[in-house]
Amino acid sequence: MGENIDGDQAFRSTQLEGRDREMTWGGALSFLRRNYTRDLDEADIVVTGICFDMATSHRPGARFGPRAIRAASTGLAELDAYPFGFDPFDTLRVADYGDCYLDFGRPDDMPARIEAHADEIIASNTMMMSLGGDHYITYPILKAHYKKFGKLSLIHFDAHSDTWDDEPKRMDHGSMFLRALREGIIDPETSVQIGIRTHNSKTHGFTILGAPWVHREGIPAVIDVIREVVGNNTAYLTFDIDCLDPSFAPGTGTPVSGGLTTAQALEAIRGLGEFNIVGMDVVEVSPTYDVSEVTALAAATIAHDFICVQAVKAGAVKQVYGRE
Ligand SMILES: [Mn+2]
Repeated sequence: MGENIDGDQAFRSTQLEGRDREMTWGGALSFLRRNYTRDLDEADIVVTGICFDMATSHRPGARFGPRAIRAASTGLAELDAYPFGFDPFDTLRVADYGDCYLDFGRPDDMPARIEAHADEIIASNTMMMSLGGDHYITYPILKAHYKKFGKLSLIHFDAHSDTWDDEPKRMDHGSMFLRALREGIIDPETSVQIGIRTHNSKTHGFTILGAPWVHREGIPAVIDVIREVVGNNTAYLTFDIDCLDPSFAPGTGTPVSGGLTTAQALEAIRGLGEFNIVGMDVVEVSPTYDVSEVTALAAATIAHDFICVQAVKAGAVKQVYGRE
């Protein structure tokens, strides 16, 4: 436990470790009840919202994603993590940084603002975990990570390749990874796209695991391919929630049938511990189209489980509880 502060740890807690009692149904919201702070000297992981949906090709609303994911995360902050059997905040210091400020009247300034926001966070030697926002946000975030880490491998969960051709400077959530590739930010030869089920006449060199392949071969085979292709390279993890089937994640801008289950997604996330991932995001949650928080909860759990995987890497010991 933390410091015996009952409730509202989002602003009352004075430390980034541990957790205290909260009402799951009330209290000031932050991601997993983490303390809101912009003092990042002590933080291992920093969660931030990027409330941007100006680049979506279909249903808008992902600007409300961070708020919905924070709300859905409250139930995950209550007990020791499953199936890990520990409190990740005994091992890792995780802060909620709040959201990137964007001026709605200056859409053209938004990518640079997001990039500067990412620069500011990763300058502190902390891992940035971003809650989107439509998928375009990953492009300025990748640019910031490239400046710090050099060329990146992408581990990309999505229904869409997001590598369709485009003219320079357009903001489009379906073309930014081709742009990142052409600018040398990401290396397609060491990148994997998982759950794809929309056609693109070009692979651009990415290893693509289509959703039917994932259903047929299973998640352990997905991890094997990531091991082969990404290996020990410096990688960035981006999870478009529309990788999940619309029955598991209806609350998204461009849903496509035939996707992964939430269980498959979580099994995949829990299998990423061996990779050198330096940043991650969960994007495209559009709460207006959601039903009973199901999409926001899936996104919150993906982010939560990724934190737990990092806690294992930092020394947290998994406790086995029953048969998994
Ligand atoms: Mn997508």
